[in-house]
Amino acid sequence: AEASTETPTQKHGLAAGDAGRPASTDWTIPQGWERYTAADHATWKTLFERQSQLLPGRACDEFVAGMRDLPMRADEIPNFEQLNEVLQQRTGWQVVAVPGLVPDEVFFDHLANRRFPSGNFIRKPHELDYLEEPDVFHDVFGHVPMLMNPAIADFIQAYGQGGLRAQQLGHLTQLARVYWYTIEFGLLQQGNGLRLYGAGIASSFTESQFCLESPSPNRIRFDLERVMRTHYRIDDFQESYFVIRDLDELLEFTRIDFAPLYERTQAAPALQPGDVLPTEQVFSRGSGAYHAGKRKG
Ligand code: HBI
Ligand code: FE
Repeated sequence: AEASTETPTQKHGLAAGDAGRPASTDWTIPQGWERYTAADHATWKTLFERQSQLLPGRACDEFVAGMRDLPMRADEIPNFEQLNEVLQQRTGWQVVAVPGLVPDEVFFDHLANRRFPSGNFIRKPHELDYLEEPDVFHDVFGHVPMLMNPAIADFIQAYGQGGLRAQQLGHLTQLARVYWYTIEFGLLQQGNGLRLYGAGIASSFTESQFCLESPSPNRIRFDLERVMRTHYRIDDFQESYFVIRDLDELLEFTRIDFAPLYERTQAAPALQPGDVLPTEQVFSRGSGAYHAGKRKG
């Protein structure tokens, strides 16, 4: 979420120091795979099975290929060591366990070094569709298949490097929007249709359908500076999704200097989540019905 610095609470009873503080300065803890209960594995299975049914035809080919090549299955929460054997070989990334949200600079430092912080805990059965902190299902099912792709691998590393710089320049809000509308909620063009690649939608039962099939949201051609000006929703479905041409488009953003973009997008008017500009390419203009209904109560 935008500028999250809240202190994670201890979910899994592992290796924390006093008062829930992490035992290590990089906030990593052991995954503690052997401590998952049968109920934890059953929650994973429920989530994995219903999501696996939804993703063919909705997730992009790269997501499906990443999933296919990883040691991930319905029966049990994946073991990070086993994931890392494959992931490290493929793109040089590894998954490290953390207790939940970590401070921005800790998160960025991990990404800049090709380590993806994953919550080690799994949500409780009453939280299947919504939770406040990323758990092992969101982080591993949603993010890790895409980390098998070389373009995403480089883009997320560059986001980590850029995040540290954006923080120093006081422009993290604008950079975080890029991550949000790509890595978390991004769509891409595939064949003659749209597919999802964002982890926030790939790991969500309801939003993986909403983002592609609902007449409510806008689906708009991705434009970097446009997105850097656009507020996002952290507690509900997005009002707009942004569509890239293909994953290689993200590589262009690893090569450019963001400093002038920060200045320009700071000076330009901010955009609300549902705004559509007269000049932009729109794949579908949303009815807005979903969020309008909510506002009426
Ligand atoms: N920590 N574990 C974890 N996962 C995240 O996605 C995360 C985080 N800390 C900060 C953060 N995301 C964002 O606020 C940054 O991308 C700005
Ligand atoms: Fe995420």
